[in-house]
Amino acid sequence: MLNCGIVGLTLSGKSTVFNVITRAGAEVKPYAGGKTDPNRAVVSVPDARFDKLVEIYQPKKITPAPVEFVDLAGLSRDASKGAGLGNSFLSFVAESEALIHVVRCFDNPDVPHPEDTVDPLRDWNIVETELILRDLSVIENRLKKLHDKKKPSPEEQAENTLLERCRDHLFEELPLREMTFSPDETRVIRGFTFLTLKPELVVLNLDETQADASLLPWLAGMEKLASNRGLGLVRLFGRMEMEIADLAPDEQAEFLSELGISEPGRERLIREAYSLLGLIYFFTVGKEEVKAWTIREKNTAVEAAGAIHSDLARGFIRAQVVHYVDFEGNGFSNAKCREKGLLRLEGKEYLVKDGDIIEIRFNV
Ligand SMILES: Nc1nc2c(ncn2[C@@H]2O[C@H](COP(=O)(O)OP(=O)(O)OP(=O)(O)O)[C@@H](O)[C@H]2O)c(=O)[nH]1
Ligand SMILES: [Mg+2]
Repeated sequence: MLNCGIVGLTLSGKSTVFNVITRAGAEVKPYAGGKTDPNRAVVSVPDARFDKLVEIYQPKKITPAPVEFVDLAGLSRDASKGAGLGNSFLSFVAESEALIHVVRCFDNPDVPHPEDTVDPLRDWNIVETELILRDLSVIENRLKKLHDKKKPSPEEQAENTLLERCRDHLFEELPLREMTFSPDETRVIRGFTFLTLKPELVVLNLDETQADASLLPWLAGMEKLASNRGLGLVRLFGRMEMEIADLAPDEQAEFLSELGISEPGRERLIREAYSLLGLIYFFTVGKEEVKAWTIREKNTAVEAAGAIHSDLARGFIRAQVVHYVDFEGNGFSNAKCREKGLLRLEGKEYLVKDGDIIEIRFNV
């Protein structure tokens, strides 16, 4: 299952954001500490196309794409040196495939700030530095082992060169995700679960009094950082959206618009997290089940078949494919799509597109 870890400094609103996303009702409190095992919850990725297909087919079973969110304990300065929850926290981060980095923007005298003042850019940097230092220590441990080898194999020599390159990059205080790797190097790198290699979405956790962007002097700096670094950036009114989560969607929207907030952040956040992971989905449809299947960008038809069942990949003959947009544009009629050549048979190497509706023809 896909997994997004929610990271950030202590008392930045991580559990609040987790509750907004998952509606799981995790404990939110104005003091830090205590719990180390994370809160977890699985949510469905919202998708209007999927909802429409369900409406058309009225299936017995509905299976949207799932993604798991994990609310981690707060990070503090020097965590990589063992401060706060330190390394046990960082090992939980290693499990996640993507990071949602919550940055505190709200000012609240009842909730102590671990760094005393509100300064989103500084806070983002503290967490980033801890992630970099943790990756560095993993690399240095491995390099030490490699250096101790009397007769390193050619693979080990290549690994050594690669890790030294990574180390030098981290020394510049830059995350590993900004490096480029050959396919061979990628295979080696994958074995390490580096934290700064994970895609990251920054969530600016705002107070309801901060709806007017012109009153946020640090916002331009955060936006520049996100675009320079290729990070996602979402503004979220964490506490407010958590409090209204039980209202109907239109009531929520009305409530927020009265505060000058144009769009609830929840759905956008889930979608952004999903696309951040480089994931797409295809649909299978029918009276029995309508299902969204998660695969990676540039996966082929036979890989898509394998996501459904290994038998389908093994006995793959052809994939019958129509894209959702064409299906919708032709009144959800397979016959019409076939007539126009939009419903067609594709071979093993066909690159599946986000929103393809697929039926695998196979023989085992
Ligand atoms: N005013 C205001 N308070 C907020 C906002 N978001 C969170 N808080 C408050 O900040 C406190 C901490 O929120 P949590 O969501 O528990 O923070 P956390 O990052 O999970 O905290 P730890 O897990 O202890 O690190 C709670 O008292 C929240 O009500 C916000 O947008 N505005
Ligand atoms: Mg928390």
